[in-house]
Amino acid sequence: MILALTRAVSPRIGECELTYLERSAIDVNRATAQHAEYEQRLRESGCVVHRLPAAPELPDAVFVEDAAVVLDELAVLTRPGAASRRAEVPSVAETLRPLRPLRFIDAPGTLDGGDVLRMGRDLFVGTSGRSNRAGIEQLAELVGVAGYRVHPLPFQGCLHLKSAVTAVSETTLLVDPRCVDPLEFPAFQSIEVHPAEPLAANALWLDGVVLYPAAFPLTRRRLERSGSHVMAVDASELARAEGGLTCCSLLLQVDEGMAAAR
Ligand code: CIR
Repeated sequence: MILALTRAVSPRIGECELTYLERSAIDVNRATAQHAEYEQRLRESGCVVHRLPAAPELPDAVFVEDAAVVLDELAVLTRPGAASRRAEVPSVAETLRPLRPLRFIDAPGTLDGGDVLRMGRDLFVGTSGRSNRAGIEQLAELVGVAGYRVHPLPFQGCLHLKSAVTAVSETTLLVDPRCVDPLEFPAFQSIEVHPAEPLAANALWLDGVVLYPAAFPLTRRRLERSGSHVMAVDASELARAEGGLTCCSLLLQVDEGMAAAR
């Protein structure tokens, strides 16, 4: 079964890191309600949801994806590119410790999980303001022993690689061509976001279902036309913090006993 690790929205989310977005007021109650709806959609999609310890003092703690890259064989704890986010990592490590062998990205390396797109045994890693060459090289070495190939990939105009491209099936990517060239992924089919919907490429694919922001109906239609079963989630308040749907969970395959013990 799939265990989805999440974390409560911090009451300080209004102090989050921002790179490409202008700061706008975030309604914490609304963000919390949207996050609860997101967790409910994960359950409806077959996940067991487990919340990491709350970290109210860390504004971006809800975006748990950035703290780790979890594979079937191991978990790599990151060293986030934003220094304000590094304190998020230890509690994620402690939660993952009984579930996976742990490895760590060390200084001077930096890596955000949001820059790591896994397609089978291939990890595409965005070279971003958050993930540097040393971090990507360390990742390649750590996961190489388990048979994963790392492909560094430049992109532009958005925070993380997974703001620009995500998987919507084992063989299909949802891509924003303004941020990354679909030709970078010759082995995969791609669906482009609707040109009127920038920053619409972050979808969360769970076997059989695509969770997708309600804010992008035109791209949603493209996904549905190509055969995806889409479940819409209103994540507009979390989007003000520059977060998408993949950012709010860490998904890992576990056996039933492990999930029950969480
Ligand atoms: C940040 O700038 O780090 C947060 N405000 C947003 C992180 C979103 N995470 C993600 O895309 N994986």
